Amino acid sequence: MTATADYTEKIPNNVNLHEDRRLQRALESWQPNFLNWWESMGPRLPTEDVYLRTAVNVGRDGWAQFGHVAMRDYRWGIFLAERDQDRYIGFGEHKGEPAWQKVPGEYRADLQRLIVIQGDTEPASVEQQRNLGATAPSLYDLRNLFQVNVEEGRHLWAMVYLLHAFFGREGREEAEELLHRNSGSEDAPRILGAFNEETPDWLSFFMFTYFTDRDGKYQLGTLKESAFDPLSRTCEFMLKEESHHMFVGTTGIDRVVERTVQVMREHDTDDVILHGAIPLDVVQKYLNFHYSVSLDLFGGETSTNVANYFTAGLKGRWSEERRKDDHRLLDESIMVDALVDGQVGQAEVAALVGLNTDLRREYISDCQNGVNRWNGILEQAGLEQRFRLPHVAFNRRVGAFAGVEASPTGEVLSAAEWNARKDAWLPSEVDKTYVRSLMQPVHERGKIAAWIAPPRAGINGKPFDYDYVHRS
Ligand code: BYC
Repeated sequence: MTATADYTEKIPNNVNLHEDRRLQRALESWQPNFLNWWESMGPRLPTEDVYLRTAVNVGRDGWAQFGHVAMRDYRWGIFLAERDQDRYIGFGEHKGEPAWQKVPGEYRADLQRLIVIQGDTEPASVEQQRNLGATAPSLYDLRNLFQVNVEEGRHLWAMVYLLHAFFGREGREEAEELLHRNSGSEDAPRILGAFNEETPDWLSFFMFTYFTDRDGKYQLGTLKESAFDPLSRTCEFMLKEESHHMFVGTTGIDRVVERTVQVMREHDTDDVILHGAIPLDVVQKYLNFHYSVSLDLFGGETSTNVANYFTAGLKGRWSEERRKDDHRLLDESIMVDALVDGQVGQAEVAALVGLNTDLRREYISDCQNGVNRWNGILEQAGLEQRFRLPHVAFNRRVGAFAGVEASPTGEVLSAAEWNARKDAWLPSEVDKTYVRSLMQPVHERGKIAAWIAPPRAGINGKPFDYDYVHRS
């Protein structure tokens, strides 16, 4: 196993692909299907080339190269973090045994399912974002969008490698299916709900990369703990790329809020619509939507699936190693959010079945950091408004609260009350139409749309007015 990619091959990789001709051929025959998918479902805006980061290594000192590349020629590769020869399983009933280099027969179906679900989200997000290029607020943002897109494409490659290398014919069939399902399709939708929602505007894109990519961070974090070592190593490397995606979201929302605040102060008004900025209450409604839809991605508050995954060693907890318990959890319990007599409450359940809740809590506290950061911008400007994460029961379609409607403060409502008030909490048609009306492209070097502040710095030490994208 080498840490450096072999770039002489058709598929850059650090998994010695050339030593396994069958696997190499299988992946080389999937490659044109991937490229066809990229052409038909990937970014729609034609470009000549884009200033992109390409993964070339997994080592500590420098793992990526920057340069202008034509997107179709992007070097999507297969990279696994370096192998730790002494890695042992850290949790569940196999704790202490050596990590697996092959898939144990008894866990084959479950592991395949987890990999397919993870793999399905990656191309889904590219599909959701395919029209955004046409309305980018600057070349800097356009480039970031494309960076996120090509790396989600690479994450698809990461999962497809595992399917091809370890799951035989079924794995190859699943790899094909990953290109056949499409976000929002009636006949063959993507597996998880949030990945069938539209990303129709850039505020949605920033919210998606803040909240939904962050689910990715936490799910990948649990799969990084997996006893199945190739999955663990793949996820470790994917997490490295993922942090830029969340940076795009965090700073994107920063910049929207900064611009709004600037307009509010300049004109001494909350009514920023007249001046082409996005009102704070509209930002809050978008936040409410993307946060609640992303909470659904954690599955139910209680789940026997997750208990089985943990016990088998397939999926661990966030920061498993740092947890101060027996890592088996057979005798422990946890309080989870639950519907108690029709009201939002808590219930005590076995820790194992509550693991989705455990992970979701880690996620929620991370999401709160973003809210604090955006509130810091409001506070610094001397404004009294504050953003808030809505209650976990708000707008849920999966889990304990799927059957009820609740307000952002967690009050259970009748259907009539919900219908009467939902436009105050979720983006209304009027809000969406307004936000879309702002989405006029700014594709000129150094220029930026009026609804968003410029970034503090460019990419890889380049200035904001660098020619990040050459249009064709
Ligand atoms: N939509 O036992 P439960 C990312 C199904 S994002 C539709 O509570 P479990 C990215 C569930 O399949 C990270 N269906 O669920 C971000 C089950 O069906 P069956 C993606 C749902 O299994 C941005 C039933 O409901 N990675 O990387 O404990 C851009 C009962 O559910 C949903 C992963 O998710 C839903 N939201 O947990 C690009 C990791 N939720 O078995 C990329 C892999 C649940 O009854 N997946 N269901 O037919 C998993 O770990 C788990 O499967 C889940 C669900 C956390 C998703």
